[in-house]
Amino acid sequence: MFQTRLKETAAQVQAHLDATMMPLGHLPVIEAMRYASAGGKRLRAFLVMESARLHGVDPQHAIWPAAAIEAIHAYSLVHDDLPCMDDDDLRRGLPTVHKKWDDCTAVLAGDALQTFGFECVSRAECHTDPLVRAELTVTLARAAGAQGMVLGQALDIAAETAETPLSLDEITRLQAGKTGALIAWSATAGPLMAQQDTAPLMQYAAALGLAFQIADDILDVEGDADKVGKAVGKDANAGKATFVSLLGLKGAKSRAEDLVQEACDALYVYGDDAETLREAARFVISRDS
Ligand code: GRG
Repeated sequence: MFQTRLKETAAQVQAHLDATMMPLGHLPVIEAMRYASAGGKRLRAFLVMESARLHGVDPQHAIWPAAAIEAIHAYSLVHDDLPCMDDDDLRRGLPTVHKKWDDCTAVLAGDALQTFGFECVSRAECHTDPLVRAELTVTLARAAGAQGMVLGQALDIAAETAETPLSLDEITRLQAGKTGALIAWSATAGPLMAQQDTAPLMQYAAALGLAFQIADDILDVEGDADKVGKAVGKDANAGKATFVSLLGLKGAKSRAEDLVQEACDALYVYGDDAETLREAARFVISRDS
């Protein structure tokens, strides 16, 4: 069920991104936006659509925050790949945006993907109630910005030159921003749109986000670069503290499994209706890309 829904979401979100970007034309920066926002697993969009379904939100509305989060995620990857950040040549199995075009185009395409994401959640088609659209916008700004993903990224960069490696608590806090904040926003978009309690899905997403990051650290050690679609072994080679370096491979795997259980338990209020989200949690730690 999860794989089917993930595939359906991927097709829906791609069609929506294509249609919404259509009027933007064909300048290199726009083509770079299209290129960067194509592909990927679409896990964040899936979380939006599934949390929306659980709360009876019309998918025609939910597709807007789903497209928004994938655009903002794509921006973060484009900027993260730049030579001044993680300096990567490959992403999703293809040359990174600054390799295919140049650094300026990559910076601008990332910027434009970010503003495009905010446009998606503030457009009238996203929700009939302007207050809900404002709430989606403000919470997305917090998740993506200086209290969320940007903070996590800044802490990560600072850690590269720090005298002492980060502790487990520090890494956990860093990752809650860097990867966790967008995942948490995605999983709570449904109840937020339905103006219902976000707490159970927030708890689910906190555990899921951390499990996702631990799986990412494991893939950096054990993954196959062809399947992952980007270079592996970078963190270990750079001597960076990761969940694997701090807990060991076995310890990291066991922590990820505990977190998946925690994520599944947080969904008890939804009963069997949340089975696809439980499957998503199990997928996050078994994925090979
Ligand atoms: C530049 C402000 C700024 C932030 C960048 C997301 C991020 C912060 C950096 C990416 C580095 C990285 C590999 C983080 C690990 C977790 C992660 C976000 C992996 C990529 O997400 P997936 O696996 O990718 O969902 P797809 O391609 O499937 O969308």
